[in-house]
Amino acid sequence: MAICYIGIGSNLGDRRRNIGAAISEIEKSSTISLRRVSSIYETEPVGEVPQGKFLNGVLEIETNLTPRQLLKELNGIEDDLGRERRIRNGPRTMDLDILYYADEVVNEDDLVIPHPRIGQREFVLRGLGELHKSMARKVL
Ligand code: PH2
Ligand code: MG
Ligand code: MG
Repeated sequence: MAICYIGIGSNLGDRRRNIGAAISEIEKSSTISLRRVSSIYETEPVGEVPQGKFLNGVLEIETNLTPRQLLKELNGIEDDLGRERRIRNGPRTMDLDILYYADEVVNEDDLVIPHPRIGQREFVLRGLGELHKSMARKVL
């Protein structure tokens, strides 16, 4: 079993509802189990594309899927939520990004783990930090 961290984000349509729907798809999944969810917070859009504010958060999951299978599963959930892939980094109903997959390193054209931009993205660090802090409390 691999513990993985997933960045979740939405800035199109009913953002809170989209986030809730994606989380409940993951809860129902027979191949992924949801361990913990950070708070869900509003963030200013980062990057070149002018777009609306996001709701973001981070999920901690556990799975037996390989990184590639997990990516496919998460892309399927994005599709179920009406994700269109027209503008790169553009507005999206649902974005599920693999941040970490246990301690594995993957370097492929369409899949890089750990996610290469974690350190520059406040909207990801905040959720990871929350989950990390609550782990720290457990061991202290
Ligand atoms: N995702 C992007 C581009 N910019 N900005 C915020 N605040 N949150 C995101 O999730 C986000 C972004 C591309 O994945
Ligand atoms: Mg993303
Ligand atoms: Mg993505």
